[in-house]
Amino acid sequence: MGVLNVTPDSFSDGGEFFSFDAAISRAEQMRQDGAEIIDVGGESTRPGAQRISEETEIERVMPVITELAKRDFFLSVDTMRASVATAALSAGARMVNDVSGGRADDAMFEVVAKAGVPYVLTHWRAPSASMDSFANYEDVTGQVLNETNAQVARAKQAGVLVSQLVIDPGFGFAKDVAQNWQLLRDLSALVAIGLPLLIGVSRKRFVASLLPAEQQSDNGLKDLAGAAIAALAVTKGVWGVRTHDPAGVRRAIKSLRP
Ligand code: PMM
Repeated sequence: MGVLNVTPDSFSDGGEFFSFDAAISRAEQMRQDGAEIIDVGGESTRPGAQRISEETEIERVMPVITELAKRDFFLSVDTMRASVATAALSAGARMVNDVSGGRADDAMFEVVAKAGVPYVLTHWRAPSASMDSFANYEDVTGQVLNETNAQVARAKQAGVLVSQLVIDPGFGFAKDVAQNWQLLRDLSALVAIGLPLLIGVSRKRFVASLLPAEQQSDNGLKDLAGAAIAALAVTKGVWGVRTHDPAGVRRAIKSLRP
């Protein structure tokens, strides 16, 4: 899954693909590099980010989704809002990626159930502006498992089919550096839930923390680490990897089965 952030302020690529033309050519490049899904997002969820309005989010993603759908991309929309999901699906998106796992908008499960599309349900505790203060766990893996299972049950109750569900432990969302590494070590426990598992580690703070301070903003170095993590995750049975660097991830995964 290639990341296309149509935002001025995302964590690692804020502003880079904000213009329509830059977004379209980035999507084409990622498809060529092996991305099978392009994940279009209009709202930054970087740590500390403030929410934007629904109108702004729709204005950002709709032209890009409309154009990429015409070019027959398989698109997911990265949004926490049911209204944005609805608009994106009507414009040709075929999947909903909700980093809040249905917790930010009560109407989300209903929209997804009605549309019948794949839905990424991510572990999440609070909006980005305050999430760091929710990184309190006694047993991060156990609690992420429990909280994910609880949201899965709510989704099913609202009519979402098991066959629509993909789960994601939400690396970086209300987790500190050590908790993210712990979750990664315990990926097998998440895979054992039995639903397809997506991970997004690309360019995140805990990955950067591997590097000396002066190199932590170097996307190339973070992408190398991200590709290694992706390959490791594939050996543990993940279904998908959300990445800013589909070329590197593809290469790393291919090297497992030359
Ligand atoms: N991370 C970000 C945004 N969307 N979606 C899923 N399913 N999983 C993630 O881990 C995830 C996501 C934040 O990363 P970005 O600002 O680099 O896009």
